Amino acid sequence: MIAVLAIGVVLAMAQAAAATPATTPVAASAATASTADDVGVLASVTCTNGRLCIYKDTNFNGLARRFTVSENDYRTVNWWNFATGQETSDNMDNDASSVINKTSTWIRLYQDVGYNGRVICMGPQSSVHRLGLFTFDPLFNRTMDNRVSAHSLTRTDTCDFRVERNQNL
Ligand SMILES: [Ca+2]
Repeated sequence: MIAVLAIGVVLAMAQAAAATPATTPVAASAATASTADDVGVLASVTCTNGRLCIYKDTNFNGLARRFTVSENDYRTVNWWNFATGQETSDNMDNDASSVINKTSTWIRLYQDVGYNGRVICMGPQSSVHRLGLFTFDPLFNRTMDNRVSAHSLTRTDTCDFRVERNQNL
C-alpha cells in the first residue's frame, strides 16, 4: 500500500513538474480527515429527477426551492428551508447562487421578472455551482449571482450564457 502510494506521488510529482514545477502533489494529503465545512453541514435538499432546483447559496447549499413548472416573478416565491421542512418568508428575487437542472428539457434563467434581461440557458441534467461564473460587466465585476428573478421550462429566448446538456460547471 505504501509502495503504491509512493509510486502515485512520484507520478503526480512528475506530471506536476512537467506542467507547473511549483505545485504540491495532491496525492500526499489524500488521507486527511474531513472538516466541518466540507461534510455538508450547510448542505441543502437533493435535486431529484424531473426538477429544476434553485439554491440560495453556492455549491447547492442553503435555502432552496424545487420546480416542475415555469415561474415568472421570484418576488412572489419564497425559499424553503429543507432542514426544517418549512417555507420561509424570504423571497427568491435576486438571491440565487447555484442551480441544478434535473429536468429532461432546456430551461432558462432570467435576470429580470417577466422573463426579461439577460438569459442563462441550461441543458437537461446540467448544473452551475456558482452563478457568479457568468460575468456580464467585467469592469465592475457584475455577474449573474444574486440576480435571477424568473425561470422558464418552455421559452426559447436567445441565450447570453449556456450550460450544455450534462455539463456541470
Ligand atoms: Ca433580477
